[in-house]
Amino acid sequence: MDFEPGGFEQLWADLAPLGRSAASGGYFRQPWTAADSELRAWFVEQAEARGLAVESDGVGNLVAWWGEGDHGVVTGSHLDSVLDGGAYDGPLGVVSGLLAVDRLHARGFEPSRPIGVSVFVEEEGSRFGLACLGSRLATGATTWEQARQLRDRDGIALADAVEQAGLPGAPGRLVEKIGCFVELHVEQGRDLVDRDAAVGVGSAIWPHGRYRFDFTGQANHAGTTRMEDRHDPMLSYAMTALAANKQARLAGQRATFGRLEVTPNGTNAIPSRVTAWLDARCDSDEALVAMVAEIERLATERAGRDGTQLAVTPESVSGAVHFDDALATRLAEVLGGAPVIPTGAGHDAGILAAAGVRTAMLFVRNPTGISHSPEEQASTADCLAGVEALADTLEELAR
Ligand code: HGY
Ligand code: MN
Ligand code: MN
Repeated sequence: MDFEPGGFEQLWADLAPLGRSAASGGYFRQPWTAADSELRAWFVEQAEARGLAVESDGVGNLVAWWGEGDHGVVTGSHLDSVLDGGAYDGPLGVVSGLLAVDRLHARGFEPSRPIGVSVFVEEEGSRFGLACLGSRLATGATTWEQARQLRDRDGIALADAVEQAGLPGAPGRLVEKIGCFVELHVEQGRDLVDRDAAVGVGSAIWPHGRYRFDFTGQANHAGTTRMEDRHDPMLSYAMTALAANKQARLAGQRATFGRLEVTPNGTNAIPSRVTAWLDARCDSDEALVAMVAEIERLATERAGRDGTQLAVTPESVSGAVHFDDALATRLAEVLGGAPVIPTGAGHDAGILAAAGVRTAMLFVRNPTGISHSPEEQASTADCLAGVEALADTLEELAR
């Protein structure tokens, strides 16, 4: 094979400017946008330079194949980011997949099964609100009919965004050729730092969900309306945010309100409506249901006191995922006793596991644990250790 692959530094340098904000240094790599098209073109170019045959479905999920046939061993992640996100969440898994293929060639490895490098779209759900939208569509967990009407913050429907990106829509069933899936991901926490390990193996993904809280009240004058006469949805929201924080702390779980829309968002008027999105993560399905129910109960009670109304809509819910224990144990052995750790972050690997695909995850140490932020980082040495670990993993699975 006659290509001179850019090493990690080269591929990383290729990606660095794509979708990057000069103001914050963070990434705005929302799906079916210009930045996404650039990223997709970069991936196809890199895959084809390696002699991989790139397959796309109707919404832009990609798998670059080394070899033909079914029951492929596929590794990959996503290229989209949260708003103002970091460089590693997603792209590290895609770059590592390409470089792991290079490593296997360098080792003279001949796989007995096809090996693929994949990119699933809209993993973050940052544009259309549904987490892991691409892999949900690819596995049929969400149908095209269900998803096509999802709208982004500008009111653009998913089907239109996909069409405008030059894609036919209506995803195929890429996953039918996937026999086993391994996702390498930067750790979004400090477990590997605390264990002084560069690479870890995934054991489980916490159940998690996103819930839209619509508080409606009575718009009125900020200066002439007595406090006791108000029906202020901002107050109901604020008390709910405090209650959610307290419930999560008490239960040792996680609750976040990170997104807010205020109508009309004026400085001198009591708002008529406040919409807030709760991101809830718990260590069990039961705990998630209980915590969200309690937050909703407290929010409803507060709205009653404020004379406001509340409607809560689950927008994206993912159940607990327990990766294949035997596979995780075997990979930990192959990787010289790598720690096996859970994560509170959702991943496409979780969607594929839920769809019955034999799935594993590898994590690469994140020295600060910070993610979903421009501050997200990983050392080149740890990233290269991740590539070697992924190459060892693919060799184990495709021998
Ligand atoms: O939100 C998450 O857990 C992941 O980053 N999509
Ligand atoms: Mn993420
Ligand atoms: Mn991710």
